[in-house]
Amino acid sequence: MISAERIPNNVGLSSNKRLQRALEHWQPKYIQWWRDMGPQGFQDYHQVYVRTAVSVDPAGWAHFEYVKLPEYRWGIFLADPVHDRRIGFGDFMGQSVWQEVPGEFRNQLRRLVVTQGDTEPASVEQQRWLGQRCPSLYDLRNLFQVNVEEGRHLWAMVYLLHSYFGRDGRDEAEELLERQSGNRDKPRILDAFNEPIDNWLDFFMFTMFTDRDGKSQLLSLSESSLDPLSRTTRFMLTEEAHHMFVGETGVARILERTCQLMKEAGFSGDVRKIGGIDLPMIQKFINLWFSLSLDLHGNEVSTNAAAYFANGLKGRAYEEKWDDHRVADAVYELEMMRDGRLERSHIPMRTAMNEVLRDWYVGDCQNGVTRWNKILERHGFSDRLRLPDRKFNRGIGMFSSLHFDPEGHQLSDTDWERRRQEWLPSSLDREYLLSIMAEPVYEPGRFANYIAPPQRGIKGAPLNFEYVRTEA
Ligand code: BYC
Repeated sequence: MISAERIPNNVGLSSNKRLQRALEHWQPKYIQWWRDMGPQGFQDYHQVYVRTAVSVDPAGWAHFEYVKLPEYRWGIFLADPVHDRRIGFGDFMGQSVWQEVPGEFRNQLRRLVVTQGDTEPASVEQQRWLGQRCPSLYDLRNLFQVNVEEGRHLWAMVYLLHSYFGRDGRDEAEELLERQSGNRDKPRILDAFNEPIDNWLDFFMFTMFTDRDGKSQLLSLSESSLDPLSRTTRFMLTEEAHHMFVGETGVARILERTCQLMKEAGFSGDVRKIGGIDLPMIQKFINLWFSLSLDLHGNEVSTNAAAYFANGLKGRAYEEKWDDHRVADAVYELEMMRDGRLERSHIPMRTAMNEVLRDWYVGDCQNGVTRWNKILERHGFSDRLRLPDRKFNRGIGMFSSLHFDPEGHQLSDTDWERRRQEWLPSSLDREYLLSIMAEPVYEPGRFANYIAPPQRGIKGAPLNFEYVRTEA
């Protein structure tokens, strides 16, 4: 049985018996899902040093302790309400925000909440084997921290479904535990969440690029007129920052080590011979996860996106920084295919809202890649990593039926098939990565050969702290 005491929350759960009962009904299914589909081999005998959200107070919202993963206290937190909050964009701009779901937008809102919710358990499923190949206890703990918080984000969306969407919402909450990443019959909703993540380079790229889509989408949902959705996603962003930190610093530490190994091997040496991860491999994984995550922003021209904006359901990242919040007449310029040729075209800005958010996303990713390149520069290498062109390897949108190289030049189907392995991970690349990750590193303070230690430990703990310990 759960009680309000066992679920940390700031939504007055104990005074809402109906909701409490509904969540009590859902909770054992969630725990069963976590056991079946969560971190494999780390359910019963391991204690993990994780942070748990306990309030929304910026000065002390989380505390750190050892917990067994299935006993993590998944809580429900909404950021504090903003006094007299008004709708900030679209056709209803200036009106009071909604505390209940308006009937006419119920389907659209449910769809947004379900899509957001579906990604959370999906990522846990994708990452469930990584613990068996970890490069250190520090990294293992970070993986589990990310996993439990994705679980909490699922709770956040399930809370909204149960509280505001009635019977349909409860059914959707069940289905969130039934779809499975990569399952042919019941896949997760968005494509990137059905991709396998079987090595740590995938994981770090995923947390760098795909979690950053999480940031784009949460920023835009936090502008929503549906106030509980806005407040929930605002608090989720607090946790999301650490996930991107794990990704960005994970790749940075691999780069650091690659640079050291390149020097050891002689500048032109092949670092694979000494167990490192070479720069072309790193570039291929950037190409893969960046392009998959671009797809997560939807079609370039989207009437769904226009309706979300017009109705105030989903805004732009940092909406307050824009001058025009109605965007009734504005146009957006983008590259489009016309009669087989690329042309600059103008479309109504509202239909381009997915692209507008994608622009923000690309800029944020570029900042991260620029920081990675400083490592190469510091070590005296002239090689540079870069983001591929937006048209490269797309599975959603107007470029998805065509092929482009990372510079954005169009390719024939034959040339694409012939050359794609120059730009995307091949099965040999993946085999190599699995070979250097075959032995997990569980000794405190030790790090696998292909990755440098981080600059500091978690919450002031030293690097040789036992971040994950086996119960005696
Ligand atoms: N894969 O008008 P369009 C995160 C579908 S990540 C498959 O372009 P719309 C996290 C679309 O559903 C953030 N299908 O799309 C990160 C539609 O289908 P129907 C997750 C796709 O609706 C790491 C059709 O194509 N949050 O939090 O404007 C770890 C035409 O769609 C895809 C959200 O996504 C795709 N990539 O926008 C853990 C926020 N893209 O109706 C967590 C909620 C499009 O024709 N979602 N389709 O059957 C949304 O805001 C929007 O649904 C989307 C797409 C941005 C996804």
